[in-house]
Amino acid sequence: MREVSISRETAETKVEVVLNIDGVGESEISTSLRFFNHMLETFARHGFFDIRLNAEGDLSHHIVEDVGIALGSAFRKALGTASERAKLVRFGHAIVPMDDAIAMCAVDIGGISERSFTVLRVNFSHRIIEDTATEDILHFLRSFASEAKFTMHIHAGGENEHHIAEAIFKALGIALDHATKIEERRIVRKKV
Ligand SMILES: [Mn+2]
Repeated sequence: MREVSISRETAETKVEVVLNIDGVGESEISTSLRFFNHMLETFARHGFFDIRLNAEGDLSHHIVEDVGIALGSAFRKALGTASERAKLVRFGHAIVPMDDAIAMCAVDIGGISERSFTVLRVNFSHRIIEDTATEDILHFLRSFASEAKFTMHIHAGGENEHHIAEAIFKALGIALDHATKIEERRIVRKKV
């Protein structure tokens, strides 16, 4: 089982994460932001990742950003070394509708040369969803992919902001569930 614990403390926040990539989608999430908790639970459920996460801090922006860094770091650690990453399916994608909204997510998690790249084409027209700022959600996605060394493209739009965000987190979970599987047929050759 690929399970890791991460504890990250700065002057602004304290984040603790336990991640099992080979889980069943169970989560216990506490970030002080109810909508953000809902999104992370959705991500865990559809990615079949078990996630226990506790985050506290001074400002919402810092908490959301540092949860992105800690969760990205947990994925990076759980996926292991470059040669372990070479055994993964590596690519994953999903297109998820939620009523009026649709989200498309494609990932490459090969971590080749420790690079990462994030493209977000997401049309939010309001500043806030419940208690969570839409710009902070986008910031979370960038911090997460950057720290995990993922290439991640997300395109999403719709009428209802809650639906747009929820479709994004479902699509990300499904895409990463696929990409993190181990491809048994691949022959990994050592570089000479
Ligand atoms: Mn919902």
